[in-house]
Amino acid sequence: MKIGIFDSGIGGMSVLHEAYHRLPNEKYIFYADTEHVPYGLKTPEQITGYAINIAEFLIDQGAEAIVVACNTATSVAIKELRRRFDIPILGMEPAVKPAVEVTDKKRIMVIATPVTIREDKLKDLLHRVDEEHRVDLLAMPRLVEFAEREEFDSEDVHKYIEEQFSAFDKDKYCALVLGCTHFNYFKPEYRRYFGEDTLLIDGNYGTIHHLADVLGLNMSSDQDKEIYFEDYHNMLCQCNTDFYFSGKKVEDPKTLEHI
Ligand code: DGN
Repeated sequence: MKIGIFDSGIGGMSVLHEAYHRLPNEKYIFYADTEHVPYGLKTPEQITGYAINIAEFLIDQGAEAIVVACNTATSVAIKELRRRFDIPILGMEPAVKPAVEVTDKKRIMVIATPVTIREDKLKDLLHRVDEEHRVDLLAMPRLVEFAEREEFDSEDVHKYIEEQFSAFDKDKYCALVLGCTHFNYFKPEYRRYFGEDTLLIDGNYGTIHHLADVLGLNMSSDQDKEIYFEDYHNMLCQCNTDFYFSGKKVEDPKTLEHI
């Protein structure tokens, strides 16, 4: 089966990695909307327009299902995509539910883009989860810029992360939910700040699990592992994927210079 996956940029490659890891026999088309990244600072109308164009493109290329590998685009555009296109369309959801299930009744922090934090989709999700957990929300838009520059552990990254988290008491959090796919590349930085006991949880497994269910595919039962940016690069060499950056086919996505 051919599965289209898109994001504004390289964040979605972490979702592609999860898909390839769990469903290695499928064929993938990955689209990074590098012309319009970052989505987090665009209007809902703009993001919905980009998402519709990309979905049309992926379907033209033969996609039989689409994963919106972007929490921001999911928040504002998923309903419209499902209304327009007659194939399964899966989105991202900040992994608040799994965080609540595996942690005791303490605080959870969700980090995401300003759009995801503002939109009703996240508010609705928070209303549906266990009310005994306190959930704090924090927008960290600059992490998207750092990720696009492949800058994951510079002094500026340390400083930004420390500054953003400094208003919160880090010892109170049992889980940090990564509500933006670009944020998945900074796990060592969050660990450094929160320590080993805070659970770091992204939405990738949940989305790919849901995708497998919807498409009736069997997931490989390999163990989870904490992955780093280099893992995505390595995966790009092996996986059965066509890469498009802003509509242009990229033969060697391992060199991310065109992003
Ligand atoms: N990777 C996207 C997300 O999950 O929200 C958004 C990044 C961006 O373009 N701001």
